[in-house]
Amino acid sequence: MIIINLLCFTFINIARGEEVLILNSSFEEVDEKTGELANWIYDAWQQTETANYSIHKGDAKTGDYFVSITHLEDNDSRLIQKVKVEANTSYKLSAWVRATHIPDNHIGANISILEADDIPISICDTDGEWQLLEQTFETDEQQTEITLALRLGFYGNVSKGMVAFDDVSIHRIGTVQPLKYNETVEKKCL
Ligand SMILES: [Ca+2]
Repeated sequence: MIIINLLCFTFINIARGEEVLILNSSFEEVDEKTGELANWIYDAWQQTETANYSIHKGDAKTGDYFVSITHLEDNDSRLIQKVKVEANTSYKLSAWVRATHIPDNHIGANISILEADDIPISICDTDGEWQLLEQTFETDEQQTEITLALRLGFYGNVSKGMVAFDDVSIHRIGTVQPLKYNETVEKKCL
């Protein structure tokens, strides 16, 4: 049975790609006395009492704990963590999310790279269920670190409502071939 399990585990790792280390990726490391979440920092565009994060015990996707971000008014806030990556490489971000009370025409729950401008895939309502959210990204030729953001809202796209996150992961997809100078795509008007 152990051999079968090991084979399955190896197969899954090959299929999903090499996993990148995220500290406290399932939010199980919580100091119950201080209530502080290990390895993650909370930041908001507007620092107000109407935007905050919470740690919850029970009803998690994985383990005992998960986190949530709540905005009572429009805002853009996130839990962030710096993660080591390789240059010129594509990755897939994954997280389980629950989202509610986010207006449809807003950017809702998303997992993204801080200071990247690309509008991420987002979820506004999961009907009370955990839903897998995935997002791909590529590093550039000098990049060896990213700041991962578990986020409600985006740059210039404030939002309100509640989003919960659990079981975050990053998997390496493959190497990106940078364009050489003489292969640069010509930009012409049609
Ligand atoms: Ca968890």
